[in-house]
Amino acid sequence: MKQKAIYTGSFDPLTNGHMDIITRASKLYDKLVIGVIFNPSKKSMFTLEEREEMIREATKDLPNVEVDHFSGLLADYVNENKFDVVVRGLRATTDFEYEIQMAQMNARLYRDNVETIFLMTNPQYSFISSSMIKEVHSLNGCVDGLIPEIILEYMDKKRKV
Ligand code: COD
Repeated sequence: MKQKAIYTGSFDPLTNGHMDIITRASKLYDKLVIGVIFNPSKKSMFTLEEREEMIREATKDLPNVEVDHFSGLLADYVNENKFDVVVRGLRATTDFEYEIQMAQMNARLYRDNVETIFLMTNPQYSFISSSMIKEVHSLNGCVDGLIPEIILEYMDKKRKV
């Protein structure tokens, strides 16, 4: 059976933790869509267009990966696009509490039988979060190896503006 999966997030910006989940999930499903959330009331470093463009560039060597965006309820987006699987990444027990709540609420809202699948973080990337990357980078700290090189270029450009 062909399976279509979705991996959603703010990706502000995409990190190597996200990239690791994307690469691994792309091997498990026929098609993987990266769903970038558009939430106009939330202040982000990168616009929706920038986040989508960065992810497209970072994932260009993964042929079954596509980038899209959504707003509103994740469950509505999943129902409308008939995804079979929602992929999430787990870093720590704190992630688990939030994720299980979200997965169980969403399960009530999915129209079809949609599974939420959790991939454990690679220990190498377990401490990485987008907000920590932004803080360290804004204070001129080194984030080499923690985000894809292309994302670092975008972040450096943004800092100069
Ligand atoms: N290693 C592994 N996984 C990681 C890492 C890492 N270093 N960093 C992040 N991840 C995982 C996260 O655990 C998450 O699964 C995913 O990557 C995305 O992370 P973020 O931080 O970019 O995005 P989030 O978690 O802020 O995104 C939350 C959503 C936008 C998905 C969520 O808020 C949502 O679905 N909103 C829509 C509104 C809705 O439906 N609300 C009702 C929910 S019940």
